[in-house]
Amino acid sequence: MTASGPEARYRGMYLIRRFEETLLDMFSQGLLVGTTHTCIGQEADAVGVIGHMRPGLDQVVSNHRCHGHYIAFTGDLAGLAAEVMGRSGGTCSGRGGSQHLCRDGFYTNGVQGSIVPLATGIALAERERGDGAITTVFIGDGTLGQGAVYECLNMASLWRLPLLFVVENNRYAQTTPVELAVAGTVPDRARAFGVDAAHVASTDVEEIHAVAGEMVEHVRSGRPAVLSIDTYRLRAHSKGDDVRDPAEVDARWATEPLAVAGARLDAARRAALEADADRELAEALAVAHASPVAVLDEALA
Ligand SMILES: Cc1ncc(C[n+]2csc(CCOP(=O)(O)OP(=O)(O)O)c2C)c(N)n1
Ligand SMILES: [Mg+2]
Repeated sequence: MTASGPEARYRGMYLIRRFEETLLDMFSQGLLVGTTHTCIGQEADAVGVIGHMRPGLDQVVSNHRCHGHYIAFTGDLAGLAAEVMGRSGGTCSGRGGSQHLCRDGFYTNGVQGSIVPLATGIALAERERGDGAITTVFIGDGTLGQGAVYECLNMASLWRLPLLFVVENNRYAQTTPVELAVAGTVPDRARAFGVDAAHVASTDVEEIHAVAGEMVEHVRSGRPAVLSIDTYRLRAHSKGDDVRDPAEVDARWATEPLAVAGARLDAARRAALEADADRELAEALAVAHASPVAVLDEALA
């Protein structure tokens, strides 16, 4: 996704939203292999932050809720669709599935917290290589309970690693509310290690993009940083597992990222952007559907 500006960011978020809504439909039809976690409601984080990354140079490390990050970084809808369908044309030949993506400087793993040491190692390697690349790692509020996060904040600070930690605080770790799991604040935790931090309490992609830009500049100057974003997932943790008060979820639709960003666009222009994204998605899905089912030998070849 190389285009920039509010229209491109709206289109990028819309594409992620439609992709994941389609995935949920496909899951119901038994077309997906394994499970899937959507970022519906959190698209502004992916688009706002990753808009500052330079594909081909910078590295992005993500978690179980990774589709938005992957699409924002690679634009590879067909590869992701084929991957979650277990098809040979998938990002990892259809053997990794939704949570295990690896392509062109983008890595994910579903083991909570495991990705943080991975990203720290990548950032160290990039610093040693001296090519100016930065690494961004996305974690959720629940992953703040993993001790490895703090070991990595310590190392990143001591070694001045070009590493941006992004915390997407969607208020829940599966069913556990953040109030029961996280004491204090994320920026205070970062600052305890001498790491600069910013906090965005907004689902507005423009606001997130602006603050992320400041933090990315900071990281490019050779210091790690933490960006904490308050967000909300509008669908279940995975698919059927939602124990939140339906009234709480309903209220959050009023401030979901597409509504916020879309309200600023001319209606005809917005419809044109959506139609263009729908066409791109339909073409990608056609490619994925036409791809043969993956076989183990092929993946290992
Ligand atoms: C080490 C480990 N423990 C437990 C799980 C099961 N699990 C998957 S996602 C999740 C909650 C993650 O919460 P959070 O970090 O807030 O991310 P979110 O799902 O809200 O995006 C849990 C407990 C896991 N994947 N890895
Ligand atoms: Mg969470």
